[in-house]
Amino acid sequence: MARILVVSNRVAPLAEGQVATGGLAVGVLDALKEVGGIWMGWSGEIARESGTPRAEQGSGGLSLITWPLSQYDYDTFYRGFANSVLWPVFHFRTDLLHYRDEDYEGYKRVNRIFAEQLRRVAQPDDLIWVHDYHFLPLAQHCRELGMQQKFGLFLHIPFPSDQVFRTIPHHADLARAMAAFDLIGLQTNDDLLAMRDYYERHLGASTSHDTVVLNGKATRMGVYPIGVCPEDIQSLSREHRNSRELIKLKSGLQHRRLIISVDRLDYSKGLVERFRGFECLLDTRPKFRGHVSFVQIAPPSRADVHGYRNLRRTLEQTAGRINGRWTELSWTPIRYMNRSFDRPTLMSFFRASQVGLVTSLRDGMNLVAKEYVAAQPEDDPGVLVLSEFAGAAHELAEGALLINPYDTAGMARTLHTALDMESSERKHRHEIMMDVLRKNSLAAWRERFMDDLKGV
Ligand code: GDG
Repeated sequence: MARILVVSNRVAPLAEGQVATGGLAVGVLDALKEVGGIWMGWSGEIARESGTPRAEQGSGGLSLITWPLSQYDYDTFYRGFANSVLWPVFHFRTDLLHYRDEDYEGYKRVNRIFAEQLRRVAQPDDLIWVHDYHFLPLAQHCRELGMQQKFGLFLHIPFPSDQVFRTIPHHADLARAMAAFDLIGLQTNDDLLAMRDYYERHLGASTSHDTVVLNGKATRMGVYPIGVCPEDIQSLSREHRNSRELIKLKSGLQHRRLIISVDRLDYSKGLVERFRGFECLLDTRPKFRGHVSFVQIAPPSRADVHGYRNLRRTLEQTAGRINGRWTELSWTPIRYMNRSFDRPTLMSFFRASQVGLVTSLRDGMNLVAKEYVAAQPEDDPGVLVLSEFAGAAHELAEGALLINPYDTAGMARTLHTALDMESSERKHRHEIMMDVLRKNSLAAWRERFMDDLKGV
């Protein structure tokens, strides 16, 4: 059987007790644990020079190869081009685009370092599965080194419309380099159409439903919505329903109803809009004052990247203002925590809450939405309130209550509906969503992508 080599910027920690946050880490770790393989990426360390690799053996045939980056490579590749150009633009935030030539050079240089590491390890029959926007030109650099293996890229984030993509300096070079992959996987059909449209209109590629041909080289494209392991989440949340953290949470709630949100602290997640939506609920519907609490868990992320510090400040101010306005001696409306919890605890929090609130302004998929649904008790499930701009809305539209995060009053109205929803309707909606989660599970995502990569 062909080995799988996975490449992503960060690899998940293998050691017990360490928390893997972020959809890519959680999704890939679960997928690789099942089949084994080698996962390669940045170790998270800064060293004098980029590139001395270290290998680590995990359980179940999974091993990691990681290496450090130099401060300059980290600044230009990671903070610079990847997270100050590609991340904002792919999330339609051209106002946050911050481009410098040296960052683009750093991005390409680090991609070449990754290509060299890959060449050292890869065997001729390996399937190489590359993840995300950090490595758009990786396959091209590998081809330049003579590598002939099959290369697949999965893009975890949205692909923007053509006018937005063109705001990236060197967009055509990037897109030409991406065509060196044999298969490109996207989260939704909208992303696929946007990408195909760009190739057709701007690079003159000939396209069919699932293939782009550029200069005689064909690249397949497909939609592979990333999923979760619903059974694992169900049992995790059930087994930890008496955990210490959950008991603490419940004693603070004193039988009040709970709205919960969990996100990396990122401007794409619509956190400020969400706080305003909850404020509007309290403002316009007095019956909820003192009776509903909102818990926001938001582990900090990319704190050293332009745009993220301001977000943290704005959120603290907004939560402070809302709490200042409404808090009573025995009730705090918003509990806003900049910390992470272990996965079982998080799933038990989901299970104990009546509403899961996801308000992304743009999101490739949003695994939290799927985890929230999977963690619910079947006999008394909570309601998922979900942004129509999260990829997950493509699959969960029938069971979730969809919102537009820019519509504050609409969000409050929908929260009201969710909090008052009868048990029979909640169960019905939950069943519909569970069917989707079982069908589009994480295993199905991995198998479909790998089968297609083998077949190209
Ligand atoms: C990218 C795309 C796409 C969060 N806080 C804690 C914690 N998490 C876990 C969640 C979930 C993951 O991190 C977050 O995944 P999302 O999908 O919601 O978002 P991104 O990190 O932006 O992921 C996204 C994803 O890739 C996969 O393709 O869906 O659109 O942006 O699993 O549970 N986990 C723990 N403690 C926390 O405090 N243990």
